[in-house]
Amino acid sequence: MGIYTELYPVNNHLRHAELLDGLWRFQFDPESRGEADAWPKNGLPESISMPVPASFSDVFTDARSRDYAGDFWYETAFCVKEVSPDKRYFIRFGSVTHTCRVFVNGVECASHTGGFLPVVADVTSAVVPGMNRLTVKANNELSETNIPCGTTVRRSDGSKRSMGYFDFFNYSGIQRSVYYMELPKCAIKDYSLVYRLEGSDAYIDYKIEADGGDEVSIAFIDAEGKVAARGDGEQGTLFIPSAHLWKVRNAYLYDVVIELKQGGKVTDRYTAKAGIRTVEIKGESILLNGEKVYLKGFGKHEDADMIGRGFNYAIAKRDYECLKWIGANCFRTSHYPYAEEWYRMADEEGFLIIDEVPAVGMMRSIANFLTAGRGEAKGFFAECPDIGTLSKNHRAAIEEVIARDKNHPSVIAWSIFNEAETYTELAEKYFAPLFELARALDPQKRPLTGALEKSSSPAACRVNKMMDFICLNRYYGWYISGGELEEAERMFREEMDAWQAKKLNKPFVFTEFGTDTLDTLHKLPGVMWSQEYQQEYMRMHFEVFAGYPAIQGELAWNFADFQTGQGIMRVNGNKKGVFTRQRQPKAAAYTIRERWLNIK
Ligand code: GCB
Repeated sequence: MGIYTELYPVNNHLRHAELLDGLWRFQFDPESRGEADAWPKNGLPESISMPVPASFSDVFTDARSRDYAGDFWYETAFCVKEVSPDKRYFIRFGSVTHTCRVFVNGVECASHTGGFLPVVADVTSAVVPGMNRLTVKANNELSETNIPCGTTVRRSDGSKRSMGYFDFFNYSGIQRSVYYMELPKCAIKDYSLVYRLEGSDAYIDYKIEADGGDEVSIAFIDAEGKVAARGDGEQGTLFIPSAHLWKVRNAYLYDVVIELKQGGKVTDRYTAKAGIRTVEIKGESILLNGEKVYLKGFGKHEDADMIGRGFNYAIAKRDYECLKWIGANCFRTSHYPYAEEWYRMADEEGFLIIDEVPAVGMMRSIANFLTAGRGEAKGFFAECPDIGTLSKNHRAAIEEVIARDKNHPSVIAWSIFNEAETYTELAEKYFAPLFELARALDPQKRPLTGALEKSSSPAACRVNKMMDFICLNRYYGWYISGGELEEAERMFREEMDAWQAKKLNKPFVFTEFGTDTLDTLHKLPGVMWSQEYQQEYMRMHFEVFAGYPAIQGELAWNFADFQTGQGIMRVNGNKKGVFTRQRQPKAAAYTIRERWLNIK
């Protein structure tokens, strides 16, 4: 298992997990003087309050603060009742965007690159009994050597401006929950579960990694509280006859209890939920528990008014309710791994997730959506200033996302990139080891994919051979032949015919197709941006999908309107939502609902 991001926090008599969410102190540091001035030790000198979790941008009323790029600091305090030699102490951030260093009482305890995966600081050697100062130095500048890719430029007054090679606002800050955790010294570090089905019987190959201890056990408890299977030792196989399977929109979850003992005494106990299911690709089909599944849903964003990309249970709950209402069964975590709570909720609701790493923007274009939509992408890798560093960060994201999400039944595939250059030898060389890495790391060997933009054509793409199923982002009728749906359909079918002629014998999933649509605009006949046009566009796509048996899923772009950077192509954000940013349906939502509720 190797890399671990410290298991999702649980609370019990042996483990203590305390949420540190709330109002923290916050300060911008445009001159990067915080460290020289010993802010971690002395405190932030001119701080303001800032909610955690939330993006900092949209709480401000001035543009400079909203669009800030550079170093910024957060600070809070937490209480340690006693410092015991039998315990270890951690601070666990769901994420800090994009890079950070973590200090406790002025002592640096962790640093992390990558803004969408957990940051775990072992603070054992820095804590004292009583109150402790927790300081985070973060930075949200974009570059071509970290993902998501972009660039940081200076305005004429010297201030910095981040420009993403992607189509979402560069929301930053502590956007996910923060926990203070006390763990036993002798603790469970990680576990993995792999399922095999024989008829209705399930075999579960398990592995447990622990720090110390001499005995470890695992039990699967069913919904009635009965032990369905039990195993002793760090690895082994459990058997559950007539197992309850985790199914799409019908999720059965077992409780998993892992116990670690030393000298006969239980030192640690970790509890989680587990869903028994298999995922596999067979020919042109996606199989869940050996049965064909057709993916219906969206590419989403973590995005909402005021909190930006901050995690909020009410918003997530509303999103799941909307997904259920419209008849969806799947979403892609475009374009980065989401807060862990999303996956826990999907496990419970029976939703399928294509889990994407933040590898977006591997195309040098500020209006990448236009470039990608029209298939006009130019090379990225040849000019990337440091492919080694980029690939190191990309590898780390793959390692960390698999470490974090490997046990979620909802996660059915890993997406290694969104709309990257794929049609050059350099791209092929860049991606091959990353696909190999993901294949080697995932104990469940889930299918791998990546979302291909228009330049990744059937003739040019050199990366689709690494994928188990092929994800296409296409905008026929929007970026191509906008307003001309008949012409768009002809071109669309032409491309699909070319893919079909390749006889790849793999499923295709549409991971993006959509039109910007104003919830205020109606026009008959439909025009671009009107609600009628979004409906006509969707209907055209549904007809095309029906003509190609290899198409095994349709994830429309986007679930909801979302914030982007400013530009002449974006009216206060991307309006391709089938729901508004406030999660109310546009007219197309009803068109889609009628179809999806009727696809079993
Ligand atoms: C794309 C990108 C996505 C954009 C979308 C659009 O190709 O993958 O991030 O938001 O197009 O709406 O243009």
